[in-house]
Amino acid sequence: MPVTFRTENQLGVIEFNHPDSKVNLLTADCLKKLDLILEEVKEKEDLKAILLVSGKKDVFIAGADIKEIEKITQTNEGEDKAQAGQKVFNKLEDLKVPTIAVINGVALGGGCELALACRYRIGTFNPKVRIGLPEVNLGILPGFGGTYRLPKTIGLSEALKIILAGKVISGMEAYKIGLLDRLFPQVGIHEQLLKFIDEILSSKKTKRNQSRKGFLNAFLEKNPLGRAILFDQTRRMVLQTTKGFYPAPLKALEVIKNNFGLNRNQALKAEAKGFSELVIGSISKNLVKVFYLTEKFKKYMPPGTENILPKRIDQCAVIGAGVMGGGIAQLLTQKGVWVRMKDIDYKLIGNGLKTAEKIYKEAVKKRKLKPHEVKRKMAQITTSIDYSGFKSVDMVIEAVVENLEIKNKIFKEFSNEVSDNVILCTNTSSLPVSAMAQATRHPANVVGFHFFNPVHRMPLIEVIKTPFTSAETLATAFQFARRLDKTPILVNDSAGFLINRILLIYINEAGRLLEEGWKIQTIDQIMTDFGMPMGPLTLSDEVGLDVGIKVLHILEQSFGARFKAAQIFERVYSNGLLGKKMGKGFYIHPMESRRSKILKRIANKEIEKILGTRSAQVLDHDEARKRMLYLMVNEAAMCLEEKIVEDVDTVDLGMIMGTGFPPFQGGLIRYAQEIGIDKIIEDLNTFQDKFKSDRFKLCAHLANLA
Ligand code: T1G
Repeated sequence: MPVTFRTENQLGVIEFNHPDSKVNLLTADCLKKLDLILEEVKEKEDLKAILLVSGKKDVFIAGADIKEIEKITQTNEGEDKAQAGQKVFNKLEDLKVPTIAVINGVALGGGCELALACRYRIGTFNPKVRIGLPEVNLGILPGFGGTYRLPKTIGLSEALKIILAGKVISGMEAYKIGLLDRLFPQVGIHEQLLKFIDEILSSKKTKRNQSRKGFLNAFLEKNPLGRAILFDQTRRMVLQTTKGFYPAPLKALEVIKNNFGLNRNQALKAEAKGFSELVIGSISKNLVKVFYLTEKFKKYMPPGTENILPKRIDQCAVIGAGVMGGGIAQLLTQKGVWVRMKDIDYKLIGNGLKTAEKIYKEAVKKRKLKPHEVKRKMAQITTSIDYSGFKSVDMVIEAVVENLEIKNKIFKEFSNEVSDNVILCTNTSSLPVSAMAQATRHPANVVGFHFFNPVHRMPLIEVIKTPFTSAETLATAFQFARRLDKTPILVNDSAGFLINRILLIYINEAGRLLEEGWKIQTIDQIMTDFGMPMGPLTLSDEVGLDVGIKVLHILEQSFGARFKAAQIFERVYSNGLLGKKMGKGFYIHPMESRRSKILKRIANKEIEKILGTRSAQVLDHDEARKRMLYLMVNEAAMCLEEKIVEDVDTVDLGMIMGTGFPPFQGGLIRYAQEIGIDKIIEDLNTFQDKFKSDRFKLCAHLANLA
């Protein structure tokens, strides 16, 4: 039974314990059973209080069942679903006897809403206590009364922050804003609860924990003008962060705004309507798909490694103190790993340390860390210009320049300096890891560990397997990536691996569009309008054209002419306009705009000069977007055909996490399937004829993705 009722010395206990699931869910069946229990409880006049508890460790309730939500295709089904939950929660709220939710783990979505319908909410000091309304991350809004009860409980502005951002907070944070009434230690909680109930009943402390709202918040919320300002500001902020691509936060805001001052029935009706409109949309369906993808890759282990015990990594050597090396050292120390940073001279090492420190300083500014913590973390990096200290490390991460000769030499050198069971990683973004493996004494210990820039922000790591990589090395790489809070995907060794290969075919096409007469900003805007976080030419400036050209040459060597760098790239590169790091690339990056993202970037006029006169063509936005996107789809199909990655899910998650491919599109392949693979094939054929270029040549495997 997902939910049961029992009495213990005049105390009612409603316990959630879903039999076949790791988490408790408010399935339709569970809600029906809860409804019956509440009917029964209503009649019991001798109960002192009712506790709502979970029988699961670390989980209170993870919300409504997403599998049921994704099946909803009609608005009336959506309204019914929300109203079914609302009706039960109203019944809970209307009980005369005090109700207390005891939250000793995650209470998300409907789980949080159930707690909000109780008279009191008690949390424990278990660090697994996480409370929030993450619905907008699934493209929907809280449908079991959250938009109505949360503002009433913690105030409008705090509630908006949680609901519109899909925020999940710790027990302590929840207590501070008044979402929890008490926080108790896990040990001895029963006695604490009995004492609390006595206090309630003796009406000594019936008052709920009030959030410590500031004067400004109170002012804004209490008067109509203040509220109008709050709603207006919030709407602007939502539009700024979602760029208008995600309808759920805006709809939630609209529902909360319109419901202000309405009675419960009216407010819940409007909430159910808002929920139903969102839940049937393709954006919600795509975001649910992304939820499943993320869940899958949280636990995925490469075949053959499932039963392998990964090695423990406490000390790591980082070779190369450039932007990547510095970023990697920062991430490692942040996660408690000691770092030995090596480069060829102390000036370079100084730069690496500065890179790490700069990231830490940002964290201090955002109050995520205290200055003394940063000092301690930075002290976990020791430095060297030789291989001294390498004997005691558990892992080496090489992050020197993208040059195979240099990398091979370094791998050969340090493999003689470390003990036999050390994991040897390269952070190359495109070079053959197998070659580096063969340069060492222990090819089985070598694996690619491809971080994305900026290391501290990008959530993905491509783990590159060579024919020599042992299962233990792979298992360790996967577990270590997770310890760094990154999502690892398995990629077989091949030029550019998965992400850069797909990304470069796209950026290169942007170069060709530029040659054909398109403006820099227009090309970028076509892709930001599609939902990419930045356009391809801005991305090229961010990465650096020197890096881009180098990778294109490597890809051309492996895969032929379709990766031949657009002429304009070669020319811009030879003019030294490398991008952000030089202050100039396709755009001008003055010092100010490097610091502040608010200043608008301007296109670099020198590019026009380099381009010379271009033939005036009729420019078709739709066609330009399709060319850039469909080439990515075709390349992804080739990666699947060549078994560079195992499946479509790896492509979709990799593209979202590695390139910021818009999650609301569901991933590259899911997007292609939604457009229709047949249509994409037709368009690629048309482009091949029109541009007389084999770069549009179809991958035979593409048709299989339909
Ligand atoms: N529905 C269905 N399955 C769920 C689920 C859910 N809400 N939550 C978790 N699971 C599955 C998950 O897929 C995985 O399955 C297993 O449970 C968890 O194991 C009306 C609209 C709770 C923090 O968005 O964030 O309420 O892979 O080992 O890492 O307003 O799962 O094992 O087959 O991954 O500790 C809102 C989503 C719903 C919460 C646990 N709720 N879940 O993570 O465990 S909408 C959410 C999570 C809603 C109302 C509405 C996490 C977790 P499998 P795990 P974990």
